[in-house]
Amino acid sequence: MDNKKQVGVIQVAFGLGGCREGAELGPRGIMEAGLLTELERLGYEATEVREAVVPGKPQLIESPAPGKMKYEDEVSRMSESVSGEVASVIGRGRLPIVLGGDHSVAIGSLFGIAEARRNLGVIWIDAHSDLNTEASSPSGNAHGMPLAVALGLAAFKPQGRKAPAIRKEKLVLVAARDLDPGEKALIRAEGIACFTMHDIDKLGMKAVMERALAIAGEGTDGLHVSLDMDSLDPSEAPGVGTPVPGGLSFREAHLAMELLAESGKIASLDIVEVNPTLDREGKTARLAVGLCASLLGKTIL
Ligand code: EXY
Ligand code: MN
Ligand code: MN
Ligand code: MN
Repeated sequence: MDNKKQVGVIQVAFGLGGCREGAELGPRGIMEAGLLTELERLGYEATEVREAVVPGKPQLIESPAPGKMKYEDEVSRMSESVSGEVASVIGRGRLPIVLGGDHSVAIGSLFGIAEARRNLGVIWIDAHSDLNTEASSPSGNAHGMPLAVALGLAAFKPQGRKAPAIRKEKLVLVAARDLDPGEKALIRAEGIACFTMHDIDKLGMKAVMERALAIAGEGTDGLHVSLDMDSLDPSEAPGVGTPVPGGLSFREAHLAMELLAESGKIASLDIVEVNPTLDREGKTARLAVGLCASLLGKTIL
């Protein structure tokens, strides 16, 4: 990687891909929880902070059409801006940190990485698999679809971008525990690596991350980590729109980040689904900052 000590923070105040209002306040919540101070402490210099251009709620809301992504035009415009920002941050030798927003912002990250011609493995840490197509989605919400879009399996394509943006062989899901029937079928049919909470309980996080790194980290130029804060147990991360019981503990999540950091392969990062309106006194935002620090090299000793 070019220059490990420079990052570009891209704030994406977008929540229309989710089902509850408030995720658009995530970037501000994470910044207020002290992200920049933490980056400075870790020795990152001249961190630049950018804001993606995100459309607001349209005046006229169409009644959701079955088989269509909700707020498709808005998701498309947001993705265009985010992918441009990500490609430009990478082009200047910096490590992009994308702050969501709901998880549809990762459409922008993944297409931006592809635009910058980076061949990255993807580690998707999430209670969900975000692999719904418009046809399999129970909700029409874009935040349940970013991986299907990036793999070129959805009807939706970000304007002017070529799908797929990522390779299914280099994608690993971690912490899954709430999968829709169509997603389960797709994971099996496409042979996507998926370490569920059951696997983490059985094998332990260390073994799971070693396997994940062997799959996504080998034969690639590095790793993109997409951290959905609902991967954590709701007792640790209450401020998320779609909490699912039985998630990662505080230490399991930090250990995952520490092991990823030790691999030396981290090339880019999303932190998504922090919803300050549902949070308890900034607990989830502070945890997001702590996990980001662990991923970028903070050690206990
Ligand atoms: N699978 C459900 C859906 O597609 O509607 C829920 C998706 C939640 C997605 C989030 C945040 O990771
Ligand atoms: Mn997600
Ligand atoms: Mn999720
Ligand atoms: Mn569900």
